[in-house]
Amino acid sequence: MSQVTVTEHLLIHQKKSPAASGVFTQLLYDLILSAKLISRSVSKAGLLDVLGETGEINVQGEQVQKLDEYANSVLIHRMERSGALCLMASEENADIIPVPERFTRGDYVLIFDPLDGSSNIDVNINVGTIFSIHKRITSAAAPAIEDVLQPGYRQVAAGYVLYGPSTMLVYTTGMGVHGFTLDPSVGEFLLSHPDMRIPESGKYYSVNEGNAAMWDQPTREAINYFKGSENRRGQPYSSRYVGSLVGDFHRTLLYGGIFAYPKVYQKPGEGKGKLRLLCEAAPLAFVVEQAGGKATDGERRILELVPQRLHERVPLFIGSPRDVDDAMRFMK
Ligand code: P6P
Repeated sequence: MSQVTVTEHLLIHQKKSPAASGVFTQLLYDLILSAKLISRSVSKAGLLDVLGETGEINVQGEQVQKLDEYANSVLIHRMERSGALCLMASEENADIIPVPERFTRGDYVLIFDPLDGSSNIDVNINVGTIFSIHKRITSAAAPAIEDVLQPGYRQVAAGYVLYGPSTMLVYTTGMGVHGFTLDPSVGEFLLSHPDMRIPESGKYYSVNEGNAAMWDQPTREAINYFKGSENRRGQPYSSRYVGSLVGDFHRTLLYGGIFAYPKVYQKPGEGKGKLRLLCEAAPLAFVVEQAGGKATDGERRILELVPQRLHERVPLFIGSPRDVDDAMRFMK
C-alpha cells in the first residue's frame, strides 16, 4: 500500500477544511520539523551526553543542554520563524513568548510542553511533546496573555509526538484523530493510524497509586471500582502506569480504559491537580474527544475550563467514554 505522508495528509485536509489555510499547514510543517530534530536527539540521548548537568561542553565544543531545554529551544527557534505565529507559551517558560517583530507574524498561538516526562529519559522510558494551537483573539499590535488563556474548545489543533520504540505524531484539527509513524530511513512521518477511535471501554486503568493516601474518599472509591470485579466488566482492570503522560495517554487511546491524575491533598482541604491545563490536559482532551472519548477534571469537561493563569494545574480523568462516566459517578 503506498504510504500517505503527513504532508500529503495535511494538504488533503487543507482542501476539506475551510478553516485550514496554507499558513496553518506551514505551521504544522515547522512543528513536524521540530519533532524530527527532537526525536534525533532523544534517540541518541545517552550517547550525546545531552543528559544530566547543564553548562558542560560536549565533544563538539557545544554547550550541553538538558534534553528538555534543548527541545524547548528547538521549538522556540523553529516556530518563531514559521510566519504563522504571533505568540507562544511553553511549560518551560514562566511567561508568554511573543514572536519578535523582526519575524513575519501570523494569527496563531502555539502552547506546548516541549518534553513531557523528561525525568524518564535517564531510564529510557517514553517521553513526548504536547502541543495546542489557538487563533489569537486580541486585535492590538502586540499579542497578549488573553490570546493564551482560552478554553480548550476553541483550539484549532492539538496533538503530541511520542518518542518511544518508534516516534509517532498524533494530531487533530477537529476532523478526527490521525497517527503517523516516523520512518527514520527517509525522515518522513507516514500515516499509520488513520481516523483513530478510542474503545467505548478498555481493560486498563492508569493512576499513580502511591498518591492514594492523599486522595479524597470519592477518588479512592472511583479507583477501587476499577480494581474490583463489581465494575461493568465483571472483572478487575489491569493497572498500567509509566509516569509519562504522553505514553500513558497513547496506550489509553489505543487500548481504551482510563488515565487519572486526581487531586492530591498535601494538607486537609487543599486538593491540587498536578497536570497543566493549557499544555497537557486541554490538548489531550481535544484529541480524546475527537476520538470518541471524554476528559474531565473530576467534575467539569476539560475543554470548557477557562484558564485563569498560564501554568494552571488541574486534576485529569481521561479515556474511554464509559470508563470516564463510571469514574464520574463516584466523583460527583
Ligand atoms: P507522578 C511527568 O513529570 C508528568 O508531568 C507527566 O508526564 C506524568 O503523567 C506525571 O508527571 C507523573 O507524575 O507524580 O506520578 O510522578
